[in-house]
Amino acid sequence: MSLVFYSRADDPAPWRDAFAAALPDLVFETDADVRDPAAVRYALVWKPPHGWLAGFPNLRAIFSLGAGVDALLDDPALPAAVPLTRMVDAGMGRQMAEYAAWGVMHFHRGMQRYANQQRACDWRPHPGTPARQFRVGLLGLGVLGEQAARLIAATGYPVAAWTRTPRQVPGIENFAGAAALPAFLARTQVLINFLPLTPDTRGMLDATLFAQLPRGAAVINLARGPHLVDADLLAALDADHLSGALLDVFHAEPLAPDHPFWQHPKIVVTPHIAAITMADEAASQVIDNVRRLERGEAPLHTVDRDRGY
Ligand code: NDP
Ligand code: OXD
Repeated sequence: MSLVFYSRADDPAPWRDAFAAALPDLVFETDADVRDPAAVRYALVWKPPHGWLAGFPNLRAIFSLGAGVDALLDDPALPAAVPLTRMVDAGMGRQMAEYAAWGVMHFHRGMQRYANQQRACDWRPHPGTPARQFRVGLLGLGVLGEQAARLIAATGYPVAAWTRTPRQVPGIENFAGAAALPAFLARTQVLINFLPLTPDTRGMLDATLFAQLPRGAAVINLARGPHLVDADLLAALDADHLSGALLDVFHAEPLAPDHPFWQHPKIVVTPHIAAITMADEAASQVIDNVRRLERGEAPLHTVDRDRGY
């Protein structure tokens, strides 16, 4: 039996080593060296080309290298009867929480303005507000959002989260469902997007949503680029309705060199690094699932394809 690995963003070497140590009978192949597609039982993948997975007729499971599976679900030829699993935390929760907390403090303390002032040798302090008066709102409170919400709340910020179904997390105010979205947005000074990309959430960071945030609010998007309508963000920033944006994900990655986000004085761009799947933290989830499947058990962390996450 073999496992095929496909990613243009991850080095296969640490994964190969982890599988060799835990499952010595499993042949580990990358997309470049698959010998017999019919012998491939498992696929461990990040953004394979559409139709590629359909070329393995005996797959027993598709394991996503990421937490988000939107790129896989977009494949019209994704084998329908094969279980699809995703990474659940796998070391990413801590990284996402660090990134989100840094973003909150960046906006709360006006650091973008000081970065711009530095370039102009402009020594000018500005008044501030205490953390307890700077209201943070998360879209999504799943595996990753919850860890960020807890860390940010622990540093003294009032934190609320908007979810599809009601969620109880101590210290985090919850707003659930479409009807609760306006009240959630009206109280939010920095909005952090932790949603999966689904037909319901695509494009929801748009002019209508921004208009419901208080003047001067900031936006952090570390979920997926297509959640955001780029032109609407630029318009809200240029009209001074929004004060800043921290963006880790984009419609097209890498972000094109001529994209206006790169040079915008109110935008910070990072290259999809809010969290990185690291083999030493994540391989055990896949190894465990291979063992389960070989024993005839259902894998853990399967994606609900109808729900889209
Ligand atoms: P989960 O599936 O655990 O959580 C998703 C959350 O979003 C849940 O709280 C869910 O609500 C909520 N949600 C989904 N759809 C809706 C909706 N229509 N309306 C309101 N709430 C909704 O996901 P994770 O926390 O594991 O991951 C979140 C995303 O983070 C991933 O999908 C991925 O896109 C992104 N990501 C980005 C990374 C980066 O480096 N930039 C790294 C890793 C992930 P409910 O609780 O009711 O189900
Ligand atoms: C993920 C990501 O979904 O890195 O894991 O974006």
